[in-house]
Parts: sequence; C-alpha cells; structure tokens
Amino acid sequence: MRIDRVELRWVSMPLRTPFETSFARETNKDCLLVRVFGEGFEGWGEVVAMNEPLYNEETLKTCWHILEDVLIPLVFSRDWSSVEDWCRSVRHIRRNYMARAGLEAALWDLYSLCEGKSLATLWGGVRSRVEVGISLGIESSLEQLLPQVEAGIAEGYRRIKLKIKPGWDLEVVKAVRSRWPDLVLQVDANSAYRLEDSELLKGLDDFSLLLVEQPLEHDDIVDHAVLQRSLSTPICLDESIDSGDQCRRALDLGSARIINIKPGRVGGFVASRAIHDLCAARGVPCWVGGMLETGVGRLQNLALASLPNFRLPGDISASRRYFTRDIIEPEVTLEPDGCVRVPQVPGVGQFLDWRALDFYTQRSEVFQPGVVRQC
Ligand code: OSB
Ligand code: MG
Repeated sequence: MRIDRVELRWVSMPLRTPFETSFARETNKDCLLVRVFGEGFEGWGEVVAMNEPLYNEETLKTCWHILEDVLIPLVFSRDWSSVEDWCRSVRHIRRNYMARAGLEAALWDLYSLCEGKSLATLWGGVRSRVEVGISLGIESSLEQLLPQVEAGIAEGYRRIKLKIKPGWDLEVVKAVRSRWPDLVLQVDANSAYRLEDSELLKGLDDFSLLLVEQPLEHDDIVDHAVLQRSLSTPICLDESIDSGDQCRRALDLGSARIINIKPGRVGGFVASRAIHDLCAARGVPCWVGGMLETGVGRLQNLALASLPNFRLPGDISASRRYFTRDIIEPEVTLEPDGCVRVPQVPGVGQFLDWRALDFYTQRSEVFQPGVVRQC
C-alpha cells in the first residue's frame, strides 16, 4: 500500500447529555479523523484522545503534532506490504499510542478495501452480532441516575456500567443492586482510589458485580495485584494496560482477572489483537472498551469485538446514546436483545454523512509527500 495523501480533521460533536467520570465532565466529543488516500481507495480512522491529558497523557493537540511531524512523513516514506509491516517500522517511537492508533485504523480501513474483505473477516471475527452494554456517568443524585439505569435496561443493554468516585460509590451501587437484583452490573473508577481505600473497595464485594474497572492509579499494576488478593470481585484493568507486554506483566502479577481493550489506548488494532490472543491463551476474558467514539471508531470497534475472546459486553452502545446525529448513516443501532451488528463490508467511508461531518469539522489539513509546509 502506497499512501499518496493524508487528511486530518478535528471534529467536535455535542453530546446529548454531559458525561461525567471521576476525572472530567464532558459536554462535547472532540476527536481527530484520519483519512488516508492510496491504491485508488480512501481509509478512515479515529484518534480518541481528549482535549486534556486526563485519561492518559495524550491530547488531541499532541496527536495532531505526532501525526503531522512524525507519523505522516513516515507513512509516505515507502510502500507498505501490510499494516503489520507499518507497525514494525514505528515500533521505535515511544508511546503516543492514540496518535498511532488513529493512523493505523485508517490503514486497516484502506487495506480492507484493497483486499475486498471486512475488518471482522481479516481479523478472524467469529460472530456477526456482539453483546453490548452502556456506561452511565456520575450524576448529582440517585434521582438523576436511576431513570437512566431503567432506560438502559428497557432498551435491552446487556449490562450496565456505573462510573464511581469517592462519595459516589457504595451507596449508589447498593441502590441500583437492591432495585435490580439480577442486573449484570459493573463499576469503573478511572483511577480514583488508592490502596489505602481497600476497606471501602472491599465493600463492593457485597453487590455481585461482574467486575470493578481500574480502581487504582492509571499506571499501576503492583497495587492492583495487592488489592485483587483482598477482593472477590474481579479487577478489570483499563488505563494501566497500554501494551501487550504490560498486559502480560499484569496477568503474571495477578493485577487483574479481566482486561478492557481499547485500540486507542494500546496503539491500534494490531496491539489489540495481540492482547486479545494473550488473554485467550491465559483464559482471561476481554471486552472492548469505548472512548465515546463517533460512528467511524464505533464501527471498527464492533469488528474487533467479533473476535472469540471478547466474551463480555463491550462499551459500544448505539450512536444515539451519545449523539443526536452521528457522522455515519445509518448510525449504529441496538437490537432489542442488546446486540449490535458487526459491519460485514470493508470501508467506513461509504457510510459517512458528509453534511454532518462537514458541520462538525473545526479544522482540516491535507498532507502530501514532498510538500514542505510553510510555517
Ligand atoms: O474509562 O471506559 C472508560 C469514556 C471516556 C474515557 C474513559 C472511559 C469512558 C467510558 C465510556 O466509560 C465508554 C463508551 O464509549 O461508551
Ligand atoms: Mg474505563
């Protein structure tokens, strides 16, 4: 695959309702879309970093910079025999996983068009529909939250995830669990606790949770191992698993019993599949996490979720969970039994709603080989 041209777009979409985690309250979903041209096709990918370095250290501005000044010049430097070939040649670059993942996704999208095969087929997907759940943010009161749980269940979501933080944890989980005794329920702390909070976290064991996601520091796998020994609820790591090697170390240490895989966090779909395979070999269940993706990232995450060891419902809800109008048409919808269809055709570009996309685009720039930009 030779890449002739790359376009970056900064997209900003209003969220239907604010989404609050232990680290931020988001009212808008901003992302970068990466569009690569080559071999007579175009491929699309999404960069899932946030405006501020609150989930990990990257921001959309650092991603733009790494793409513009490092990755895009490299992608023009030669012909790529495969996406794996590209990944090998950027292995020396440190971190900046979300920036890499956005470009890698666009290359996968293009490659799938060249091959005439869907991403799910290329990656060894085994199902045409995947089970999904919904992630509910922190609210100011239970009166605000409980109707959302009720609505999520009524829509058919297969599990509910509650965001927690100190002051919004045991009481909330207790209220939800007592009203819905059989609900598949999990919580996500986004690193809001410390090992000293172990006693409080042990309180979660009373509520038959499927898992507790990332209770401790974003970069920790040592304290999580200590905590896991004292909890019966499985710990699922999100933020702290940023590579296949880190996943192996965490599993060796016993820091988690379940792994959340987000392509952006780990540097792309090649790394995601490697982590998936490692977990499968060790009998550790995985699920596909989310970063409030637009339709572009959402469709590609669905393809990933069709792999066999994604055994728990993913954070891949319907487009309308977050957006009044997504940038793809048709948008992602939930079937009444809580599943979403996996795309069966290559290329997300054909599904773009250009009016919506242009409306939400704040900035765009085209890069071509050999064209030195004037600053
Ligand atoms: O920790 O899983 C997380 C959203 C932004 C940043 C981090 C997380 C989340 C979510 C939302 O939980 C998942 C989704 O996209 O639906
Ligand atoms: Mg999480």
